[in-house]
Amino acid sequence: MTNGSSQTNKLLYSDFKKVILDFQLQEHERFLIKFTNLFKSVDRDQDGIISEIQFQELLRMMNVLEDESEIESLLAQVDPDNNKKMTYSEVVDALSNHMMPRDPLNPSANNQIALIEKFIQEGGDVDIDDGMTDMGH
Ligand SMILES: [Ca+2]
Repeated sequence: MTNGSSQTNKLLYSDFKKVILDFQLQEHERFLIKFTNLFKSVDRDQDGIISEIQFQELLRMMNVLEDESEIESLLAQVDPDNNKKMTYSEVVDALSNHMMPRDPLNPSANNQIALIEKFIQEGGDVDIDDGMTDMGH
């Protein structure tokens, strides 16, 4: 009966870790899918790189920033070299690091949310897939 039991435990543990990692990756992708689809819609040649104009378009479509000066400041942040090109991961990074008030009518330092998260939770109605509307119910 003892034959091979320790090996089984090891396998289970590594499987478990793999399941957790896969799950986290899937959750991350699921979290980002709304944003990813929007990015794809402005990245018309689908090479994962957008121009300054397309970035501004992306931010306007996200519909979470209150004024144009915030778009300008984000642009400077994402494209510090001013080479007018930004990759998908640069954009995700910048929008994940840009904190903003969760509620614009009640801004307070301890009630901040990342721009990208705000968009995913409540931003502009991007018509993608109806299958994901069950969050928060
Ligand atoms: Ca492109």
